[in-house]
Amino acid sequence: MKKNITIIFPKKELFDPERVEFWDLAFGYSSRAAVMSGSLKKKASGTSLTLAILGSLVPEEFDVTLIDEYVEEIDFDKKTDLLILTFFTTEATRGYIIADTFREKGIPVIIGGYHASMMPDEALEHADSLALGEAETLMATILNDFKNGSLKRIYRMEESERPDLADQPLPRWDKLKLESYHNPMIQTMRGCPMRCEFCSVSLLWGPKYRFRPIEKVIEEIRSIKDRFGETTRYMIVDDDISAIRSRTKELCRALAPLNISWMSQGSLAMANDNELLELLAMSGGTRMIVGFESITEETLAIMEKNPANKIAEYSTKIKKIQSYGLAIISTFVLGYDNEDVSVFENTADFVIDNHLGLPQFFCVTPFPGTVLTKRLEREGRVLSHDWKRYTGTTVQFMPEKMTPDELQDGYYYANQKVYSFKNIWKRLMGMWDLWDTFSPNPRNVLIREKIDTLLLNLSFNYVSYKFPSCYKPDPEEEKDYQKKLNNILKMHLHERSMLLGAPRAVNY
Ligand code: B12
Ligand code: SF4
Repeated sequence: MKKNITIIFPKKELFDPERVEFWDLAFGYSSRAAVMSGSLKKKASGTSLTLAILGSLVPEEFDVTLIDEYVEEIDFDKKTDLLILTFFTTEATRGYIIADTFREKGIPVIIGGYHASMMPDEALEHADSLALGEAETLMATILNDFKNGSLKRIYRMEESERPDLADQPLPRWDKLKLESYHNPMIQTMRGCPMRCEFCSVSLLWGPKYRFRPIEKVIEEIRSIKDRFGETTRYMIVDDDISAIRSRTKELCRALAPLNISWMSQGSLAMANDNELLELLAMSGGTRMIVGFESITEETLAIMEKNPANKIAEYSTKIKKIQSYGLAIISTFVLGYDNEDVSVFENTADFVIDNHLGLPQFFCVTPFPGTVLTKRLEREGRVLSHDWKRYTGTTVQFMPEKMTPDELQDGYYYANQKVYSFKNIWKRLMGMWDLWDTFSPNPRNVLIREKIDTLLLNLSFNYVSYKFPSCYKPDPEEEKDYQKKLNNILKMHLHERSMLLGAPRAVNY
């Protein structure tokens, strides 16, 4: 009989059952928005790419079971011969509980992934074996040793052993409960040559860009397209989709005929290339996560942020990108060393004045292994290793020019200010005005995107105002703007029903 290998991605534990987080609501879909968007049966925002990739590396001689605890419960009594656990830092607390439970039953446990790679000593206390590096390089050896009963304590990938992504098998999407997710996740490249102080990406993926062949990416999307409906938005998890523009253009040309919607992450450099922006929009690109991080040069310098971030150019570049019908998911890190409490109001006002469609704030967080964390540790400023609190929404270090409570309240303030109904109105009207005037996309695509950005903003309002009250908008004004937003939503939903089925205007 075949041996069974179970691979689990644990669900982050709640540190306060009363607290609502953006991520716990599957990327902010409050029940209200979920009803409207028909997404109630979805349990998580993104399919676990990690699980699907790890599953694809298990040879046929084994049975493989993939469990994403975000969408299904673990049956601790089900028989398995080997447990593989993978998690990011936020899920580590839960990951260790699962590991200990399986080991008590005598089942060998292997741990890999971001967190274990950064905290190997800690992870080894809960594992029989530890995998440090990319699975494409390590899995074959590990499973061979398992088969021969000779698992080693540590499997480490050397820098020279980084896998060639052309050899990657298709992820095992068939082994996941795809109907439980909003967005399928796809990866087309790995690596980042930048060294932003707070970021973990290049530590794991290395400093060089490595690309998957475009035809493989397209093959993968085709293999899951039928399983997701029309409303699906693919999340391309690449850390900078605009890194090598000629390759991105080629990717967009290949994506266009698939008639899908997608989002990804990129730098402001994309605003320097009109052809790229047009191709992003016309191939179904709808949202771009852009790391602004800060609105002061001094902070960007401390962070060693990507040189594409030039504050003097922020406003024109935002306008340019959003005018192509893209909504920017703008991320800002709050509480850096030279920042005092004025950062919260200044950053929120910048977001509102520049009509950023989907802003996100994070408290500076000392994720293990980063240059930032090493510096804060040297200075004795890391306050806790309670991993379940490492969500970017709570304060885990001692800021320099404010107290931890001031940073926590400032985080709430910034969210509540930008997601008040009045400021949602101001931001969205500004962004949509650009879409209506300049976007190359047809009306039906714009209406769909307007509905989606509005629903998401309403969800973020819901989550933000569950936090302790730190910004107090005028209640009467809020009622008026809430009504105006609801009317706009109804109007767009009506228009969408009239336009439903209209095709995309252009295929590249
Ligand atoms: C998609 C994504 C998300 C999705 C997660 C969806 C999901 N369930 O997978 C969403 C949007 C929900 C999300 C949210 C957050 N994220 Co995020 N996210 C990413 C992103 C862009 C891609 C992750 C991914 O799928 N990678 C591809 C998979 C295949 O990689 P992998 O898991 O590392 O697995 C590989 C190796 O690690 C190894 N491996 C893994 N396990 C094992 C096991 C064995 C046995 C072996 C041999 C090998 C092995 O092999 C795999 C293939 O090569 C990464 C950045 C990046 N480029 O990776 C950030 C990243 C993971 N996120 C990060 C963070 C901080 C967050 C947030 C806290 C928000 C924030 N920015 O502050 C929240 C927290 C969510 C929560 N649970 O509360 C950090 C994590 C740092 C850390 N130490 O944990 C990252 C690295 C980004 C960064 N800039 O630093 N995120
Ligand atoms: S924040 Fe972005 S640009 Fe900076 S190191 Fe991380 S992935 Fe690279």
